[in-house]
Amino acid sequence: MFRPTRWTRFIPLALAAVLAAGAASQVQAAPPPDRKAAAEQAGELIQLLRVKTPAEADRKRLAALDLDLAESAGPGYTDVVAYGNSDRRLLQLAGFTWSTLEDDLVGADRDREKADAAYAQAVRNKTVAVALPSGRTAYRQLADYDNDLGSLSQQYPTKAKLFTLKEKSLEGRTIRGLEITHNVGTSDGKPVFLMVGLHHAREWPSGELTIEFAYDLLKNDGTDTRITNILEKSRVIVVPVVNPDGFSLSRSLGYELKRKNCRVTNGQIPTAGQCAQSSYRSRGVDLNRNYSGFWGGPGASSSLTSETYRGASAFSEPESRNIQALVSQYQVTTLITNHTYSNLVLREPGYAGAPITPDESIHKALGDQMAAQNGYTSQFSYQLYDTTGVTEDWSYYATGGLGFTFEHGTNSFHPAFSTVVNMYPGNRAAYLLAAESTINPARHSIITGAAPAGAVLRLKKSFTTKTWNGTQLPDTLDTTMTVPAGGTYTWHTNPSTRPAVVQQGGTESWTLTCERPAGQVQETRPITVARGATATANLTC
Ligand code: 0X9
Ligand code: ZN
Repeated sequence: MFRPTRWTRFIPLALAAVLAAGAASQVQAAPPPDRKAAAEQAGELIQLLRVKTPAEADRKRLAALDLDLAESAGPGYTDVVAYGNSDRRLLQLAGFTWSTLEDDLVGADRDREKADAAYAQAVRNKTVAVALPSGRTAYRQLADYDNDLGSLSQQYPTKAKLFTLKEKSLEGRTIRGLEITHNVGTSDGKPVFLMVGLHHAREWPSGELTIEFAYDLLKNDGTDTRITNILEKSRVIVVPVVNPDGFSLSRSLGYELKRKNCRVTNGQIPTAGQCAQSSYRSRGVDLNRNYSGFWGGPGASSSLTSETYRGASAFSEPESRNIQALVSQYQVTTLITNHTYSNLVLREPGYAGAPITPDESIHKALGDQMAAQNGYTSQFSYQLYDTTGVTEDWSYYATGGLGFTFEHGTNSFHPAFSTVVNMYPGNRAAYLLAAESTINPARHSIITGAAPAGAVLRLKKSFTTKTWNGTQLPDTLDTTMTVPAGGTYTWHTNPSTRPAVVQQGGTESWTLTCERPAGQVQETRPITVARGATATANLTC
């Protein structure tokens, strides 16, 4: 599909020809002016527009313009962030009409800052009660996330473990998460619920809700019986900030609308400060288009300056590889990735025309139950718009772990902080349901049996994940647990057969090995286990 470069936008003739013909552009020119910087320099407004898209064809035509779709769409409309006059002209030329939701997004951010300060003051004055588990009254900065994760692990050493993701961000930042469960230091085979935030830098509530849930679990363990049960029977892992480079930029005045990561040039590490330079404002990889599942398909762009740029190759970015490595290293049986906005609970498939998944009934049941708690709409992801290379496009199809995207909020990427406070109770209830579903053996698989205490069991599977153009990329899931003192084990896992293979009527196995004590493999056997089923493997290693 043709996607106009920013340069072609400044050549109305070429643009008109392209719009008419839909042909690929051959324009090779000097570096294009960055459209965001250009709009800013010209003093033009950045606006949030609700564009009329009554038919599916209109939505497709709008997507082809490669504007910054604000990721909100409903019956008959799609929201667009328009950077200055050139974006509005492009819409006009293409025959679209719209209403203006926010006529000055930058100004709205300034107003939000004021409202947030007033809210914090009201809490200090005790005219408004503290409402979040952490007691916060304003959006965190990046350093606050790091400090809070660190303090939680210190405050609750037996049930919260701080960990570092495999790779640093492109700008060299360490990315951290927290594992939360009773006896957190023991590798005990509990099912894992992973919740992440801030793939997209400007979607600040997605990080806040993720870390607040961690506070909630830790503070209320022992008093709230649901939470006590969850921490006894599952392992909750949170990674509130997947994209720290983008987030730290978005939290700086004047960069609030940054969405992507800091990949300024394909294959190159950005130099210090480069990501913030005005000529590179539009560059970066959309981490939520960089996963290998269906990578390169519809709803993702091949242009570095597009808001949905998929990257030079699948998993080209350290920040998305981090989540891949984490999910490959644990039996993540439920995943929620938090985003803003649109008040949606989304489940696979992610593009129109893809087959309904073999897990549709449980995906729908859980999605609907969660949406009943937070008041959102539960739907297929493609009903919002087509996407490929998204987190669950890989995690669900590679592991069989159930996966959901939550889109929080009505009409803003980061509304007034008091709105986040109001979002929390309903989402808390939804997250608790996700955690309880993680425990439910009907929704995952179990491998159980006798084995020598202290032996390390390993479940491994190697396969390939197909990108949109058919390239097969190697994938390995490799997880371990330690057999407890009693000499029997129960391992809550994902099914051995991937969803697409289930769909074709095939089966796959895990390779189960027993290792002791210094890593020698003493026994190896294949294990085939379906969702909702239990397989027994007594090991004598
Ligand atoms: O476009 C996205 O990446 C998500 N919306 S956002 O506004 N936060 O950017 C939606 C992704 C939905 N796709 C799947 N869940 N497959
Ligand atoms: Zn998002």
